[in-house]
Amino acid sequence: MNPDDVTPWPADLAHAYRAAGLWRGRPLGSYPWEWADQWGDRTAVVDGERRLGYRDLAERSDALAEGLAASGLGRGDSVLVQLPNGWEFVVVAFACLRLGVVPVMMLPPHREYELTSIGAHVGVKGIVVPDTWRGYDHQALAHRVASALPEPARVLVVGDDVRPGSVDVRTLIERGGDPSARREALDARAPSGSDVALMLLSGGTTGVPKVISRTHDDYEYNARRSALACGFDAGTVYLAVLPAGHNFPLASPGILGALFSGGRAVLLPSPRPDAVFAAIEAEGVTSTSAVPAVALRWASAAATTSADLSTLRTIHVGGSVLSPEVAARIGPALGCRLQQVYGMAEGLICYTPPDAPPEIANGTQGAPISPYDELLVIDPDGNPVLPGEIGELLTRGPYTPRGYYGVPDQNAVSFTPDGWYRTGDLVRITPEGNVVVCGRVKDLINRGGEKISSGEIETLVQEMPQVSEVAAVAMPDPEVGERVCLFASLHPGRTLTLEEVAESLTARGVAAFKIPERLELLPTLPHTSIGKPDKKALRTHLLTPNPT
Ligand code: OOB
Repeated sequence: MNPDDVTPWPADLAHAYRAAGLWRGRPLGSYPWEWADQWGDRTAVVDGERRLGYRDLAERSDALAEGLAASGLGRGDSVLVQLPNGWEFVVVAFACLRLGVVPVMMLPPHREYELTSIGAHVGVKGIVVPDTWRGYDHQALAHRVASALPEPARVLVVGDDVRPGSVDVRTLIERGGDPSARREALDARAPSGSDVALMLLSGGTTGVPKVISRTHDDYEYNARRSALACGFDAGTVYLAVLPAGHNFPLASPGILGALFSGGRAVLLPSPRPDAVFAAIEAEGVTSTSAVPAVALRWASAAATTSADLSTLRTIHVGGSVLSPEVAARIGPALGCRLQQVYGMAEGLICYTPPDAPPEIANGTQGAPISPYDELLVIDPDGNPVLPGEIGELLTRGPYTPRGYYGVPDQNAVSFTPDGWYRTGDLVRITPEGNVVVCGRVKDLINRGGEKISSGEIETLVQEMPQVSEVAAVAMPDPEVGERVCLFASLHPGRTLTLEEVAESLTARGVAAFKIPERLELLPTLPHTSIGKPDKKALRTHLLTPNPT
């Protein structure tokens, strides 16, 4: 990793954030010992039968940090981390944070293309993978990637089958030694709060994801303010089901939010309703998070489960469009409150309050976590819209970095000269200051000059009782440029025709030009790694000639 490829916050703002106590100037890796001193052997992390107390977490993270240092990794180096949700993910993350080694958070479905291009872009010195996962040999993948990278990279493996040439992570975690001597030695070489702590991937669905570097200061603030906005406390038992390397389950408030509150993080590698419900019952889970499609699956499955879900107080739902009608079903079906989350790996996070009235909880995506977050809604000419009108959201703030890592040309497009991040999201802001996501700028379908927001059509079609999941994409057309093509998956036993879609939308008073002109039914929609409809794949599907 090259620090010159990181765009810093302006010095005067950094100073102001520090002076106001937003940035604490402490590395994230120093917290496990603070928690251990406060909470001792209280359970911090649960993964099936495996439980780690706070002291365990601190000692094992230190042991691994020492092992990583012995293998030649140090402050400012970076490693790709591709691990399924499990206790080792948390220890690996904290070991890196302790040493100042930057984990680049990959997702389990990534393969050679993503690992090699991102590994080369960042200049990683290691790749942390499971031996195999869901029948796929990640260890072999990591060795192929390592040999394709321009710089030598170690392969570090979590699992039973560690082959020659790989480093055994579990052996490093379990190694003996004097915890206090190690603690002192690692304290002495700790990174600073303003160093890059970790790297996240952007949620964009086009091309290779862009890399976002987050500092110890900014990410700690992200987790702390998120925990506050969601009322996390020492009684919180948070279930991480989405891939842990994504900002939502990691720090919004997620695993870090639970640990910062003295609570407990339960890691589960599958969103299957039976596994999720069993974990909720077994661990007394109080809070979890999901993208809308997953939350809806749980809501349907909850009707017939015999599992006791009564401990569940809150579900956080975010990541893609959720219509008010669908939102209203989720809480009652699961017997808990819904908090909507509008967030991004690039920074800004908004939540509806835990005690919001239904019109806010179901009808908005909430308000930013920090009074220092700046939101600006602009029209296509770049001028601010009138209050309450729809436009593209730009944002700046203490946990929204000023550029992607190492892509100055892209940064000139994605950030304004005065540091605003262009979210590409179409929003309006209610008089109370809540954000309502109305679609995406880049997700507009241009039908002969008429602009149609995919998000808007999706929200409307999602409300049809037949529909399980839906995505609207532009279908190239020689006559009008683009027409709306709708991809949908249906609930079991249901049918849907293009005419029924048109009737339903017309009945809702939707303008004729927005009515989809093609419907493709699929058993399930393809998804991006985090579970959003993969529009890139759907567009490709559209362009592939029909074999019939
Ligand atoms: C989360 O992060 P990313 O980086 O995967 O994706 C960010 C994008 C946003 O720009 C927006 O287009 C979309 O995902 N999005 C939503 C949304 N939340 C995110 N669109 C509509 N409604 C929402 N509630 O997706 C993410 C990160 C942290 C917390 C939650 C989600």
